[in-house]
Amino acid sequence: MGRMLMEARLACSRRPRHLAGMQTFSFNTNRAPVLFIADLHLDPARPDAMEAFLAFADGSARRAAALFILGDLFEAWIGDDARPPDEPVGPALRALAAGGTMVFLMHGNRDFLLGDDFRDAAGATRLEEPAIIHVDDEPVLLEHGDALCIDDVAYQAFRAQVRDPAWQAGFLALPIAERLRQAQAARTRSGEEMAGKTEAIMDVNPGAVGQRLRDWQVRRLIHGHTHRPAVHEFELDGQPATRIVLGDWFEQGSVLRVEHGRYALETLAFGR
Ligand code: LP5
Ligand code: MN
Repeated sequence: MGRMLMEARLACSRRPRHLAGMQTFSFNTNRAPVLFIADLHLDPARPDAMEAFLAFADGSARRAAALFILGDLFEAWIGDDARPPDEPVGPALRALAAGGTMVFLMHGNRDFLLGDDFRDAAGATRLEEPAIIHVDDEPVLLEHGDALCIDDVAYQAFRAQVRDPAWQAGFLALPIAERLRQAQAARTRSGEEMAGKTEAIMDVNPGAVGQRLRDWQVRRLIHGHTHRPAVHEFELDGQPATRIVLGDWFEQGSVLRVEHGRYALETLAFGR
């Protein structure tokens, strides 16, 4: 833990100008693996996913230097004050962090209202989007993935509204029952609209991906959101580039493990 923080500071002091003011963390995967997950959509209505996550957090994740949660840990989050007192995810992450695995939390389109209270309870570090980390000395860009779906114009308008701090303050000031009602209405409406959207519209836009990599001067991107787990190798401006898409936790778990410099997308069977 102390070693990693020191490495993070070293990385800061050598930080290129385009990363000025940005938090960076560095990992050497020959020492310990680094794990990435997203789109767990945890919800009491899906106990198999919850069970698999709790087993993972208390099992293989404990050997990792860090666990990066790249959004949509929860199916829907309407404010830290609406968290049920018996919510098990925060304590599970806290136990993992206490054992020496750094836990990083990024917002997704379902849980962008996760706040400091939950993060502190989980012993987690906030990860702004997009984030750059260094894995085996390579800069790697992390984001949830929804911002890259620029062809989904209706979604991007919704996103702009709900990511506005003034809108969020107004929403969080509503009674919990009203927030629940609105979140449910948004999910229903979203489901109806998605039924009329093509697969292509709901995927990332390749031009947006290329531009993102150029803007941040990286050649590797890890994201979730589209629920289409894959490793895409392509060429960008004459150089090899990689986009790794994390899978959801609907039928099974999905974990990207980086160990000894190798990236492996693994599945995690439910009910074991
Ligand atoms: O996550 P996923 O894959 O299911 O869907 C997304 C897009 N949908 C969303 C909407 C969320 O599911 C809503 C739930 C948020 C929970 C927390 C909320 C607290 C605030 C609630 C605010 C009102 O993100 C979907 C994309 C798809 O991914 C693929 O990228 O297409 O986007 C949409 O479908 C958006 C619609 O096109 C337009 C917006 C509909 C919502 C309108 C709000 C109605 C509110 C009524 C309040 C009285
Ligand atoms: Mn998502």
